[in-house]
Amino acid sequence: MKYSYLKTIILLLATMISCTIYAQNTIHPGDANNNGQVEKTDFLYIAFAYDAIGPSRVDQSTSFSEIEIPVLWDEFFDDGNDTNFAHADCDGNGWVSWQDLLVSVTNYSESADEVEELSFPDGNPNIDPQVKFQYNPNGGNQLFQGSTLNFPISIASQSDPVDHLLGFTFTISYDHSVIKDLRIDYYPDSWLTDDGNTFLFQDEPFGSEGLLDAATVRYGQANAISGGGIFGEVSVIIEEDLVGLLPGDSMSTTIYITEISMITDDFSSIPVATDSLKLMVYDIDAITSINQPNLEDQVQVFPNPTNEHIYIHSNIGIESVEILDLLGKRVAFYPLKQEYQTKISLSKDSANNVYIARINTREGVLSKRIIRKPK
Ligand SMILES: [Ca+2]
Ligand SMILES: [Ca+2]
Repeated sequence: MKYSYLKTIILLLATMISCTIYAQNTIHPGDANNNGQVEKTDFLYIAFAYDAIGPSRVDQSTSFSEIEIPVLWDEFFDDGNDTNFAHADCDGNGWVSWQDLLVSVTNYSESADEVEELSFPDGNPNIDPQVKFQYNPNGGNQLFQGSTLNFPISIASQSDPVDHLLGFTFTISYDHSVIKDLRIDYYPDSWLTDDGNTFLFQDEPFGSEGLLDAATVRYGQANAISGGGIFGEVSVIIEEDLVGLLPGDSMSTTIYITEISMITDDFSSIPVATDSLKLMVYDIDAITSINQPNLEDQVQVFPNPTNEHIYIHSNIGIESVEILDLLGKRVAFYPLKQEYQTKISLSKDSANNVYIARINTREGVLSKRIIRKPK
């Protein structure tokens, strides 16, 4: 009786100990920093552990779930939590490689029940490197409903580079009710990318939240780089229908860079200063509302919206037609000889979806807003 009682206690203890061991050794594929969520910082961890080798997993599934691992790896990240390198081997094959970066891409923004919030050091623009929007809002461009704006984005600079850079991540935050879409086009031949050793990531925009996560990491410590400067272009598309923008009005919208982190090849964190950009958006109808009322009745433009061509029929002879994009840049010009009907092709530049047709007639100029339907 006494013996069987003791046996039960020993069994219970053994079960508790083995449960404790298993509870410590679990990972979520893609969550390389083990904070409970696949987010941009995980790419920095994989970059640091890149090419490391350790015990492979029995369960090499990569879907986001809690997976047991038999043993920990020998190496740990110096992140204050002693996160084990096994977390960076997202596919469990015993080798940290580009395939593990892809698991984080696939599982991006998946999260476990408990997520540990991360903190990001604030940089001082006078001392630290800065992420910068390279755009001068007073440069003469005017934004309207449907405008597309592109401008370069940089980190640090050529004259003041970052040494032994392993990677950096950040989020661009914007007002989704004014900005329909915001993307980064990484330049393929910048100081960061021209040797082919940088992994580039940006997440799909988070719908109505207006957040775009970006990460660029070098393929391992051996590929750390010294440099700085422009690495790509931000592309901003303004909404076509802006609620609250009355005819003749303007409004402002601000884009912010948040949650920046940067590490070097020894896993030290470098504070990076942020940037923001205030853009003014003007009402396109203010341009077309100055048309002479008699011309509106005399000139027909159709179809609108259109796919590619517009037809113009006029009771007054047309002298020329100009097609302008929403920054006021002329994209096409058609000289005519007092014609009453004409067919005009829009620009083949598929980045734009709203144009202004400026129709010069014998009796004055008529401006029409033309919308091109996506194909
Ligand atoms: Ca994570
Ligand atoms: Ca792996």
